[in-house]
Amino acid sequence: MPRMELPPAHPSPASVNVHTGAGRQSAAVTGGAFKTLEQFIIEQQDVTAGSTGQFSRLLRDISVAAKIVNRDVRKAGLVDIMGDSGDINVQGEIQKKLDVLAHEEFVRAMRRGGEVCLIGSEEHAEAIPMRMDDCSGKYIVLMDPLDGSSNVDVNVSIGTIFSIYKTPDDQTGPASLELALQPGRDQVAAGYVLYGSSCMLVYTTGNGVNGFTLDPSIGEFLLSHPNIRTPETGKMYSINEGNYNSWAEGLKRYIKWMQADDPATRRPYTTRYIGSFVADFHRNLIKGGIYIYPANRRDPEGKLRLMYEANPMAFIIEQAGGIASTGNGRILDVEPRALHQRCPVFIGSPRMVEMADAFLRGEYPADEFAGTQGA
Ligand code: AHM
Ligand code: MG
Repeated sequence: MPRMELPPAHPSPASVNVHTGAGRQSAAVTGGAFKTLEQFIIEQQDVTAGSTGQFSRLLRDISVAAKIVNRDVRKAGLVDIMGDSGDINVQGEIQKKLDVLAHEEFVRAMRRGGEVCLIGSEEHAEAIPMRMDDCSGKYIVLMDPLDGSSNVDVNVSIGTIFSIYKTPDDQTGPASLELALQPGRDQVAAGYVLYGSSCMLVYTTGNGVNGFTLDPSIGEFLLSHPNIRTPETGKMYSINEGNYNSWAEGLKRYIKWMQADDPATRRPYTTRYIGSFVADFHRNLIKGGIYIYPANRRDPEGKLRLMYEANPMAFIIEQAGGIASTGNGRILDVEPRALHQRCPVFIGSPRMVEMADAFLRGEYPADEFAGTQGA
């Protein structure tokens, strides 16, 4: 069996000390005031040759919809008081399930903005053209408006994920699904909104990853996490271990390897699984770790959706110095066949994903059975 390099005992430092926040304040503060998302977007626009401002307006539209959804998420527990789905609430509005509501808010914001020609959403079976006669918007947006929505009822963090592509220059006539089926490597931007203990918007345009925290007192996203870099390795792994019996042998061995005692590599590692991809991803991005949703007997291609879950997060993690793999290659290179197609996901700190990939190939480190007798 080929031998493998073990990961370093300690994660390499991120550009921002995620535990103390050191380095964050000075980079985010300019002239004594935090930089708002709007200011940041305009600065980026100013340094982008040939920018028409459409992309900046699209990001602003997304951030406005995110604030509306955040407001609705904060009220989620009140639905029981105000009436279940289908009822009329105190404002005379019909109560809707939060994921449907989030879908509608994002679509409405983008329709109003006019920068988008086609939207694909987890909440809608077909791609949604913004106009029936032509395709004037410069961008295509694919999104999961409310990921982890099974957690809504129990007050656990949830999120929105979005992926942005350019409409091909030579496109004429109405938009069709084929326009959206571009490989992840062609994304021009991707991001997520985390509705957690605070609301955060994290995004990349292919030039690093920046995170903004919503200050509810002024209703603005402020640059709180500039230039996020994920640690080279970490101590946390996130996977639904209830599916253990239906995993591939290599994956079973990788999990057992992470659970083995080995002070030199700081094992055993720690399991953290919220069951909200955005929340699990965000924690691992900041602290170091790996999130896995593999193929299993019930879901032979995994559970997560390629176009609006795996691809955007893969773009973000690569921009933060991490790796996103299907277990058999780069996620961003998967050729899309369908809007709602699924794919296995191994994503996070680079040394951890490399190790997972190696186990899947059948390459186990020499100490594989240290502290455990394997699967
Ligand atoms: P959803 O888009 O229907 O919410 O499903 C995706 C969610 C992810 O947020 C989460 O990581 C995963 O499904 C959890 O799945 P499981 O309950 O099988 O572990
Ligand atoms: Mg989802």
